[in-house]
Amino acid sequence: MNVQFGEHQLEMGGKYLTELRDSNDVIDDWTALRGRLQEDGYLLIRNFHDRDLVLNAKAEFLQALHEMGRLDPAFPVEQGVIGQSNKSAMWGGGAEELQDRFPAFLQVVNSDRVMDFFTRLLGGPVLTYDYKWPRAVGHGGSTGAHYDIVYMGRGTKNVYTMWTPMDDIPMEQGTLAMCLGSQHFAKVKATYGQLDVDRDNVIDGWLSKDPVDIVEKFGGKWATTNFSAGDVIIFGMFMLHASLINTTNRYRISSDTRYQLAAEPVDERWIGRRPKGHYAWGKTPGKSMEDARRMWGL
Ligand SMILES: O=C(O)CCC(=O)C(=O)O
Repeated sequence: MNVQFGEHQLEMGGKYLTELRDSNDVIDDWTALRGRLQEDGYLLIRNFHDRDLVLNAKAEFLQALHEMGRLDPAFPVEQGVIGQSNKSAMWGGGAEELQDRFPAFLQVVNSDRVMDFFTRLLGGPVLTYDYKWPRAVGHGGSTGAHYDIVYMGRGTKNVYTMWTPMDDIPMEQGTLAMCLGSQHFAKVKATYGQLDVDRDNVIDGWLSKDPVDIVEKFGGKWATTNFSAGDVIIFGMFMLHASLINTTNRYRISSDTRYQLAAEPVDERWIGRRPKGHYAWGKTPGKSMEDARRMWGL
């Protein structure tokens, strides 16, 4: 089977792409889970959230897309068929903005299940960034390869992203992919991994839009899978990830949310009732990643 990733049709099981492995076999063994996170750089957990809650959250986003005029009116709202404008949507914001519009979504990503899981995984009380990143990705849309640290590196580096698909999302609808081994790319971590997009204003903050370029230059191998509503993937700040192209006519709805130990320093851009978010990035003409990579010798 081939999938569209960047400009490439990549073969599942070929040189560049393999399947993610899930960690459900060790779900109750915290030592083993920590080991997996360390070893694999991610935890894929099937049926982590209550599926019905996730589907309630999906319905909220579909309703929002409908009200924005983004859905094809020839189909029922529930099908999430992309309308003529084919615009992606990003509802990034803090609790104050999200609570009124997307209460079911917050119920999923702030649930006791999630907070207890991170408390046990990280070994102490945790907090979640108030700012959340739910999105609907249109036809042809995707995200380039990046470390999350470049967007949220002002507190502890031990922050974890949880990516939650809001539906059953097959690969052709644009699933998230991890670059296996990228948590050990020493030179990339020492250069690109020190970037702060608000300080350095590099366009997109993506190391590359080309997954093959990453493997050829730095090594590793990409991994993804078909996701079901309820599944999550959790990973650290120095794990390169990207999403496949959504080649379907339906919106890919998903969110990324963040968790860390409450006792560790927190990046103040993402906390509070109205988090300030990226206050400088993109406000003036940015530098290109190509120039930055040349400067870093990447
Ligand atoms: O959903 C996507 O396309 C990108 C998500 C992402 O970059 C993240 O979860 O950190």
